[in-house]
Amino acid sequence: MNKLIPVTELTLDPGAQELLLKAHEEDIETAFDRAKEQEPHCKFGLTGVCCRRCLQGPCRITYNGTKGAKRGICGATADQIVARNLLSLIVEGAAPHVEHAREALHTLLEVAEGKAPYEIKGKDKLITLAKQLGLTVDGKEVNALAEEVALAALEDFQRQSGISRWLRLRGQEKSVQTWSELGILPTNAHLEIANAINKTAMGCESDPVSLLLGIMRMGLVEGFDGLHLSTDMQDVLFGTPKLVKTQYRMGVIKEDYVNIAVHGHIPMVSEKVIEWSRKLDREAKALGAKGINIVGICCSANELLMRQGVAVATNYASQELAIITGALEAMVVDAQCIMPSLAKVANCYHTELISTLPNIKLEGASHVNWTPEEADKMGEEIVRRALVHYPERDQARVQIPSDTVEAYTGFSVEQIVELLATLNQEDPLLPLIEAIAKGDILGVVAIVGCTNPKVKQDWANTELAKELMKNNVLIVASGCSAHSLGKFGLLSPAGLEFCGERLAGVLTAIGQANGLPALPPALHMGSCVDNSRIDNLLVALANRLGVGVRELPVAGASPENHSPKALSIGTFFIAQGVDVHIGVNAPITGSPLVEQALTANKGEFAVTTDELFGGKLIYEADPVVAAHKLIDRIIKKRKALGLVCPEDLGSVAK
Ligand code: NFS
Ligand code: SF4
Repeated sequence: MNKLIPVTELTLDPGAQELLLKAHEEDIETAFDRAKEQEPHCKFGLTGVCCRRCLQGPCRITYNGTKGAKRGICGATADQIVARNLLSLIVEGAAPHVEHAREALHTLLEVAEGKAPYEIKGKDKLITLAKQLGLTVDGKEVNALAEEVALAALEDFQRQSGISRWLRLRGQEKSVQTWSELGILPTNAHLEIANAINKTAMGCESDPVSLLLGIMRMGLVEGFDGLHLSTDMQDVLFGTPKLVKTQYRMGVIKEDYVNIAVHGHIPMVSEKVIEWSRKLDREAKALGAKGINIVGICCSANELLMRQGVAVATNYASQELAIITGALEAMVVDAQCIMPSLAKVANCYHTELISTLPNIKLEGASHVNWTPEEADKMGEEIVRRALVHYPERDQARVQIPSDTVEAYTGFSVEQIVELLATLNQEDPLLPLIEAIAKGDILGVVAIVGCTNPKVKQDWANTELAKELMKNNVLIVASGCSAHSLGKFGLLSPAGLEFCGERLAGVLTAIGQANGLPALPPALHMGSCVDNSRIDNLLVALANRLGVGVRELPVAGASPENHSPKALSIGTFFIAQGVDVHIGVNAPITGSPLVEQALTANKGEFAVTTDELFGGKLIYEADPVVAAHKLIDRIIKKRKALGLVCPEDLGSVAK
C-alpha cells in the first residue's frame, strides 16, 4: 500500500480523502493504491501497438521499428494493429450500451404483455415516441401501444438489411446524408457488433482506412441503438426527468439509517430497490433505524437522481470508499464500471455486495437474480437482506465524512424547453439561440464521462468546467463527470460565482423566470446513456437554426475518461461533427495514420474526421489548456456562422 503519496494529490473530494486515510489505517487496499503499482505503464499498450489477436504473438511493434520490429509475425503494420485494436475497444464501449438498451426494451415488452411488475410512468413520452415512429396512437391502450413501440425497437436487433430504425428516428437529416455517402449507416446493432469483431479477427480486415470507417459506424451503433434507445425505453418506463434538488458527497450516507448503495447502470434494478426500500421502511424503524436510505454511485446514481432526486455518494474512482465508511448494509450492483475489488472490500465489513444481472456474476458477491418478471422478488429480497445486516454493523468502525453539497438536476431536453418557454412560449429555443448569437453564451460544451485513478479525481472535470464557465460557455453534463461537478457546487445556482458576467446574466434571467435564484452553470442531463439527451438538444438547436450539428459552436469533453464507453460515445459525437476532448489519451499514438485521421494534426494523411464529419479528437491532459483549445474551435465555428466573437465583445477572460 502506497502511503507516501498525500491523499490530497489523489482526489479533490474531501470525503474521499478522509476515507482514503481510513483505508490506510485499516490496511485496506484501493484503486488509488493499485494505480500507482502499475506505473510506469507499458508503452506498447499505451500507444496501441501491442497485438494479441492470435497465438503467433503477442507481437509488439513500432511504426518505424525504432523499438522492436516494424511488423508483426503475420506482417501487420502499426497502422493496421492500432486501427484494429481501436475498433475492438470501441466495440467494447458500444456493446454494454446496446445490451443496456436491449434489456430496457425487453423489459418494456414484458410490461406491455403484462408479465413484468413495472408501471409505465412515461405515458406522454410513449405517445410522442409512437407518433414519431409513425404508429397509430388513437384509440390504443397504453400497453398495446407500448408493445408496438418495443417491437419497433426490437427490429434494430433483427433486420438483415436497411438502416437502423432508431438512427432514422433520431439522426439529423444532414448528418444522415454524410453517413450515407460514406457508406457507414448501421443496419442492426448485433449484426454490426458481430461484423466489427469479424473485421478485427486475425487475418481479416487490414485496410486501416476501412477499419477507421468501421470505427465511425460503431460510433453510430453506440449513439442510436445504445444511447438513444436506452433513454427512450427508460423514459417510457420510468418517466422523463424533471428539475429536482438533491445532495452530493459521502455525507449522504446516514449513520442512523439502513444504508443501501446502488451502483452500476441499469435503472430496472435500482428503481425496484428504491420502491421496496419505501415499502419496507417501517421494518427498518422497528430495528431502531430512522428508515432506509438509498444512495447512488456511478450511473445508477444518475438514473435515480434524475427521476427521484436520490442523493449521490460518489463516482467511479472512489466506489470502494463508500464501503469503507463502514455504514453500508448492502451495495447492489448490476453492470458496467463495477470494480471486481468491491467484494474484497465489502468482506472487511458487514456490507453485503449483491450482483443482480443473470449474465453478470462477481466473484465473492452474493447474487439475487433480476429478470423483468422477478423484479419485485429481487427488490424485496435485497432490501430484506440489508435489514438483516443493520444490527451487524460495527459502530466503532463507522466514519462518514460529514459534509454534503446541494445540486439541481433533472435537465432533460423536455425540462429545458419548459424552463425556456417561460421566456418565449411560442418559440422556447429562441431565447437560447439569441443568447448564443449575441455572445452571451459563447458556446455549449458537454462535460461527460468518468473519473480515472490516473488523474486526481474530480480535478480535471471541475477545472475544465470552471475555465469554460469563466469564458461564458454553458456546460451540460452527464455520467461521473456530472458527479464531479455536483460535488463541487457547479450543479447549483451557487456555482454562478465561477461564470463570466454574460453567462451569469442569462442563467439568472432563465432561473428567475422560473422561480429560482438562477439556473446552475452546468445542467446535469443524466447518465452516460443520456448523452442521447445532449444529442437531442444539439439536433433541436441545429434544426431550429437550419444548420447541421457540425456547424454549431459546441464541443464535448471527457477530462478523466477511463472507459471504452467514453471513447465510443466520443466517436458518436465526432460522427455528428462535434469536437471531443479527452484528458487521458486513447491508444492511437503508435499509428501516424490513425492519430492524424482522428486528431487532424498535421501530417501526410489527407483524410481526417474533421474534413469528413466536421469533428475531431483533441487530447490534452491540462484542463485549462484544453478549455482554451475548445474555445478556439468554438470561436472558429462562430465565425463560420457569422456570429459575434469575444474580440468584438471585448470581454475575453483568459
Ligand atoms: Ni460512463 Fe457510467 Fe462513470 Fe465512466 Fe463508468 S459509470 S457509463 S463509463 S465511470 S461515466
Ligand atoms: Fe502478431 Fe499478426 Fe497474430 Fe497480431 S495477428 S499477434 S500481429 S501474428
